[in-house]
Amino acid sequence: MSNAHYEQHGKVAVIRLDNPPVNGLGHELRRGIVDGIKRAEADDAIKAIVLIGSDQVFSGGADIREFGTPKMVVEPNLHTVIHFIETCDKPVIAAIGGTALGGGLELAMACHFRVALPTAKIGLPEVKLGLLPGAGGTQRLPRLVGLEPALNLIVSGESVPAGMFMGTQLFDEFIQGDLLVGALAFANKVVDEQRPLKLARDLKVEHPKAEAFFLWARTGIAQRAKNYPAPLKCVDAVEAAVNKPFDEGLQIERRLFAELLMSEESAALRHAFFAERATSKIPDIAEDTPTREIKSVGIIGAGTMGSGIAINFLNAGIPVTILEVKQEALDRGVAHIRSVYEGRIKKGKMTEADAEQRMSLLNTTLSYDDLKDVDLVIEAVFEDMGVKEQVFRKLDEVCKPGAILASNTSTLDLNKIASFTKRPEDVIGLHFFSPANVMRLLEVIRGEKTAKEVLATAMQLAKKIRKTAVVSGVCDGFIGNRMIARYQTEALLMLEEGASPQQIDRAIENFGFVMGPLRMADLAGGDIGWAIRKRHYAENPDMKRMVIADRLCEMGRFGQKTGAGFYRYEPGRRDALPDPEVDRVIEECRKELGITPRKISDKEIVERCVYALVNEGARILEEGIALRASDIDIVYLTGYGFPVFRGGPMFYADRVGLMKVARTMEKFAKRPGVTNSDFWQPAPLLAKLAAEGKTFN
Ligand code: T1G
Repeated sequence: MSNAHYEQHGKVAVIRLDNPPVNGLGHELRRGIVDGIKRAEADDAIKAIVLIGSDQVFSGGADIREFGTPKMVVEPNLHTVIHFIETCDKPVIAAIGGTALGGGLELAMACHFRVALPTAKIGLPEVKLGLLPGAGGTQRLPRLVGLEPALNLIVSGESVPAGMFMGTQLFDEFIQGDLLVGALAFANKVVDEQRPLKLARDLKVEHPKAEAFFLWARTGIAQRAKNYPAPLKCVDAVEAAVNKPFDEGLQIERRLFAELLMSEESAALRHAFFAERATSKIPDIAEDTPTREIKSVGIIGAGTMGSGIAINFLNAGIPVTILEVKQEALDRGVAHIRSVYEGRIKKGKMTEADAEQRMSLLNTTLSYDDLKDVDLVIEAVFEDMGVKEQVFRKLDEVCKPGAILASNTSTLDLNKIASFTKRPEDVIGLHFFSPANVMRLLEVIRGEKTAKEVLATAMQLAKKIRKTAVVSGVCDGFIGNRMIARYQTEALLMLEEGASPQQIDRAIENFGFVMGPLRMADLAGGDIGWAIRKRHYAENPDMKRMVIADRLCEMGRFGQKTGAGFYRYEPGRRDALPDPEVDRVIEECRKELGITPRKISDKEIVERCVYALVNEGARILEEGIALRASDIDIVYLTGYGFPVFRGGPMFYADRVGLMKVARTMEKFAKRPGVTNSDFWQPAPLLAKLAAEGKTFN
């Protein structure tokens, strides 16, 4: 079925792109466009051609799903489609409504003329996929809008309103009203006036100091684009637009594109693109599952988490009532919310009016009775089952039928929490990550009895508050924290065995993590990890103690919040400074443990920490706690600072090769002095996939 419909409107042929959901320029659509052009050329009654998409999208670009498959290059490939347009002897006009991105904008730039709605959005987001515009975008855009605006758009990958380029050669006219009507009128004008056909390739890029500009651009980009090769190659391609004839520049662009397409970084970024969109697909929840309207939210607890959670809803225009047990706790929470908004006003990211409007949606109370009409309550109280029980019993009494009761618990048994109510089907986990108004990840914990409607509502609400929601089953730590516990354990064991906090963090940060495990522990607060360890010790008395971490906590060294943890911190500063006191504690603990410290390589540090995530992730998968491996990747990319250019722990393991990963784990299981050999046995799913030569994703 062709994805391009051919219509005749007087002497103008309209080729309508129709390949939902985004008019991706897959093979069928490319074939349809070429057939349409050939049909229009063969018809003497036709004097012009209009290419148009839907009101929402002209085209979202090349079909990324075809990448790495023969379909991507099967003729007519995108270059061929563009060649047909440029060599057409009748005017081809691109009519852009909605969005024109990547190859979609490149297709339009090859046309002789372009018209658009001022509200249309355009962009070349290839760099966000670790690529560069590979269908002439780096050569045509600078010719149409000038060097600097072109490079900014290409290197940023951002979408901008088409109206920004009013007055440039990128657009010949902006259409007020119906796009097709305006485009047809423009096409008839072009024919009646016998306007000469314009091609971007015939233009020159003018810039008074191009060489200096490229030097400046490269310096700035090199600093920001560490680990990402695409931005600097974008500069190389655009530079060719300035210094080389068009066709030579095109060849340079195609070479650079091919190099990036084969890169690990691009494979990872493309994986992340689809992985993030896959998280909302829940096999047993149909797309049309009814959802409940969430018009008001109650939050129990105005601490860091509760107030951070509140901000998400205020930003989405949803009224919030925060409940605390003491007025001063309420006042502190409100003050925190206000300070967040004041910070954004100072940065020019929000107006006073916006902030006031959002604050006007915030109510506070000391009484549960004020929550009787809310549609959703999220408790963010102390991580203790006794406290959760009190709260949920009270909510069960007070809240209206159909209200969704959510816990922000990060590790506790949601099924047990649900059992404190007479409506377990309305209970769900909404695990926000601190700072809750900043981190995109939201773990949606599906209890045994959570109703499908409640789950569907939570997933829909997550989109509304701009969170990336990942569904997790119920287990200790769900997906993220269960895996991070293994990761932290390996770091702490290596402290005992001979590594320093600085070495461990440096190795992990060189791998690409935003923050190493020990700096992260100091940021999160050592007392939180300590409380979880103590609960685990109580539940499993023969569990190995994390002696060094426990000792530092016994000394009151909880990290940044106490000015000292694995590092020390100057008052008011967050720089992690090595602390001789920590070295002394480490040595003392090693002696008590009878450990002779050994030299540990950075490679071992990275493999033990990262493969710990992979092995626990494999167990989470086989237990059905996570729906798919790419969900686990998204948890780590959006909630734990895992390097995006590596695609997430499971994707990274796939790229290393599961046979090699399993073999390394087996060696860790037999390492002299190992204390968690059982853990290092490759998870059955991992061993199976490795044996079959398969991958997680
Ligand atoms: N290819 C294939 N599938 C795509 C796609 C694409 N380009 N864009 C979106 N999808 C799928 C997406 O996976 C999802 O699928 C559905 O469409 C809706 O997407 C030669 C080489 C266009 C702004 O990078 O930015 O051109 O989950 O949920 O929020 O130089 O999609 O429903 O199965 O995001 O309305 C460059 C990527 C490609 C644009 C719409 N283009 N897409 O946002 O919907 S490379 C891009 C987007 C290229 C040339 C180069 C957004 C959107 P499913 P969605 P949305």
